[in-house]
Amino acid sequence: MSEPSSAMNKPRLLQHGRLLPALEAQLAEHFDLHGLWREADPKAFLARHGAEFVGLATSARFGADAALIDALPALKVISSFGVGTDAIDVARSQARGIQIGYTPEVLNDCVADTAFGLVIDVARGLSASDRFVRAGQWLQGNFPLTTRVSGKRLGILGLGRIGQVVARRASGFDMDVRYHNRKPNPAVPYVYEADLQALAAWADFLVVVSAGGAETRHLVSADVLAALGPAGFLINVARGSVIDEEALVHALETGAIAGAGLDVYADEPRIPQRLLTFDNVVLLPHLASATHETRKAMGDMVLDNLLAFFRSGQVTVGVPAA
Ligand code: 8YV
Repeated sequence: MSEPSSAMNKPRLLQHGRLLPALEAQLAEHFDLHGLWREADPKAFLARHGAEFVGLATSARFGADAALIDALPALKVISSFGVGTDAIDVARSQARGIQIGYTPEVLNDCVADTAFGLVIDVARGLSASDRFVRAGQWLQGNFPLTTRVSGKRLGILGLGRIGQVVARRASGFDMDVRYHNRKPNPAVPYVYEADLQALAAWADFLVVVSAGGAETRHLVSADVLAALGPAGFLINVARGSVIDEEALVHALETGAIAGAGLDVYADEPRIPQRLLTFDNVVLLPHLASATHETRKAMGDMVLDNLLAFFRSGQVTVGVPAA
């Protein structure tokens, strides 16, 4: 293994997409870093230089698809900024023995906080009433009544690490929590609902916290939205791909659901024009983990995973085998 701190022979690391400035500076200190994002023609660059790189620093957003992995024949380690691995071809990497470091756990609190912020915002109309005050409409009369949150029913799609923190937040609001996963989790005190449509029919709020990727694509279908019903709210802090976005827009247009709080979209940062028109929808720019504290912790893990790999041959926190 090469020694990352020796100035003479730093491992060559490719960076896909921008990262935090402080993290980029640290990576440049420890590695012979090259930003693929600097290249006008990344394909041509990779054809010439791809074989030089042993490491790849990326993020949940930019990932590492099959084409990129194939263009890096000497690649030994990927370190990704984020918990989501849906943009990384994990199977292809692992088949080549490439280790993948990522950053779970440290973002659970902030993502759960954002989910809960969206629950309260859509139900109580916080963003909408802020627009109302700024537009001077209060002078003409009161903001319409909204929907209570405390004591309601919260359905969670994906009771994993983040989902369990959302459930704990919900207990502080005296909410009844049920969840849907592929399999029940015997370690949690919440009721398991084997059928997502039944969970949606039961819930006042359906919060999506599942992983992205092919297995969960469009799980929240037109039928699930219909089951959530005209008094139900949908929250998504997971991946846009989990929801059939076209069906969601249609459900909002027809009043099939009461409203939605969204942090993620099918084709970020592009958002369907029609979504922008609804006052009962809160739209966030994929910011759930974006606090100084959490992003610092994620950045530290990205660096630590790389340093550990080049020191010992093992990342500290690796994506489990696919
Ligand atoms: C970040 C995320 O937006 O961790 C994830 O999977 O989606 C978010 O925390 C992402 O890591 C930034 O690329």
